[in-house]
Amino acid sequence: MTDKAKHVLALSGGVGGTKLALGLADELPDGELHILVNTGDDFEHLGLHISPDIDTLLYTLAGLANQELGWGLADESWNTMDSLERLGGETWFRLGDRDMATHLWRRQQLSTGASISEVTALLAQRLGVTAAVYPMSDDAVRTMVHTAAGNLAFQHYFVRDQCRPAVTGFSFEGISAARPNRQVLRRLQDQRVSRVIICPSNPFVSVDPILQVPGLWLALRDNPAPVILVSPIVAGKALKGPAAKMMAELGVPATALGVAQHYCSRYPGLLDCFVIDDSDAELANEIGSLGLQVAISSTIMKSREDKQRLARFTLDILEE
Ligand code: FO1
Repeated sequence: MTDKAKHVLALSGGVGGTKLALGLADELPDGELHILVNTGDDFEHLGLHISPDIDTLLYTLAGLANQELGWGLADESWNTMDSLERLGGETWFRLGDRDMATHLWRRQQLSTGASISEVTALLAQRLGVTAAVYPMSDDAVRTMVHTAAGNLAFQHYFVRDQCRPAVTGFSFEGISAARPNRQVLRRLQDQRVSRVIICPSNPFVSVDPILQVPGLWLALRDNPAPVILVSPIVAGKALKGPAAKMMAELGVPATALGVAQHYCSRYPGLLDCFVIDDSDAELANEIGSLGLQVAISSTIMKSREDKQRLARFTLDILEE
């Protein structure tokens, strides 16, 4: 690995991943953190282009995120939603009055022909975010959740139906034609990345969409930088979101071992190191037998310090 390799590439989606991304942003000097973010949750709604994982990440890095909800903006009001309700409009997907400005602004930017990446970079700049945030692709990819009652668009499954339907599988519409974010590929090719950290996001609906953009996971595997994944499952449950429920419905053990098996079977040779929580230490040998180095730490992130400590831990693993 060349000595100029200084950058850290993090992969993130959803609320869980964003916590570690914030810790990494706190621990790394400006310009060294590059975050590849899932866009499979995106959807067209009320004539707007909604990019939840991008906005959750940017709002969190900007210190503007709604801590209670885990998405949207702090100190929010809901007058637009209330008025829309009176008109009989769709209000199942809650868009706060302040958050609404982001969606109106993004819609206007996209209408000028700007790409998702260009709009995201401009929004990050306007919000004062210094980490580089890269959408996984500028091409449309839409996560579909397969259930016994048919396929659901992600937000219909996650928000409208509150993750109730039992899942049978997932697909990512548009992914075969999607091109990986060019800036990330270039950074990998010119060996500027010192390590890749896959944040504790939902494997199925936050990380798989990123890794399955054609060419991406192989570019990560073939790059000299070690790939470290932090388990999103601790002691048999997801700290936030439906990952454990999905695993149980798919017949996969809802354990850190089940997560490791998921990634090792789909992306052989990708992962170098797997970070598990202290409470899962007894799984270390079985996970190690998959060919992974195992690192054990407290991976539950409640406070800002927890996020910084776990970030520092993942940055220091495999130090030469
Ligand atoms: N999640 C919900 O559970 N209910 C909502 O009403 C909701 C609205 C919303 C608005 C903007 C936004 O950026 C995210 C929003 N989310 C909401 C979260 C969203 O469903 C994300 O896809 C999840 O965070 C999972 O990634």
